[in-house]
Amino acid sequence: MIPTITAFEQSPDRGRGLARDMRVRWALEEVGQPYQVRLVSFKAMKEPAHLALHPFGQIPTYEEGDLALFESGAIVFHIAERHAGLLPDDANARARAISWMFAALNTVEPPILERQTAVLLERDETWHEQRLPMVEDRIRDRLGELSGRLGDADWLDGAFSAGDLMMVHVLLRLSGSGILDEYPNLSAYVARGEARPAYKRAFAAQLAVFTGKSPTG
Ligand code: GTB
Repeated sequence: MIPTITAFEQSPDRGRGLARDMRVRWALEEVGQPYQVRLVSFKAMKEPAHLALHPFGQIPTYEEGDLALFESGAIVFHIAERHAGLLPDDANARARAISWMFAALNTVEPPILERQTAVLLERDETWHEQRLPMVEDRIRDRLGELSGRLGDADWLDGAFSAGDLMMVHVLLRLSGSGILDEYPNLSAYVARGEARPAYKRAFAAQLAVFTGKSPTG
């Protein structure tokens, strides 16, 4: 059965791959599962039909037969559980890869999102200039720890896994901030993720929504 995911009809990032449907597209591409995309407007996201799929009126969602899922982490985990390629077979290695998925979403992503909120929504506040460096230092704390753990390895725990997929996508949100460049091994790690053929296919597909051109050119 071909799953259907939802994505922004008009992504505010203009196809830079930062919206969270990108993680789901990437996971589906990694495991070779074809998928369909239903594009939703900001208005439609808050209407009953979409709220029935996503209680918070957001993208992405995932529908496969009777199953409807929301939350990019849960969707990527579902894909990784159902298909080979994103989680190791060894039970302990599998559990560690899942830990990295949670680490990406619960430990690394929150300060990065805080920065985005500060930059996008708090610029005119009198305290913005004081707050931003504090938020950025909280990101640096996490990146320093992550960088230390990654060392000179290609991926976080052996072979590429759903944990790396999630972590790379979370770190991509720092593009343009200059912060990631302070950690050369993390910049290289993100570049390795972006170089994966599955990433490139997913990126092209989400960009095509914005440009109106077919992903294959
Ligand atoms: N925890 C949820 C998940 O992981 O799935 C969060 C889902 C979420 O935040 N979805 C966003 C959304 O639907 C899109 S990805 N927002 C609309 C709303 O809440 O009404 C977040 C996002 C938005 C824009 C950019 N950008 O422009 O760069 C990047 C990421």
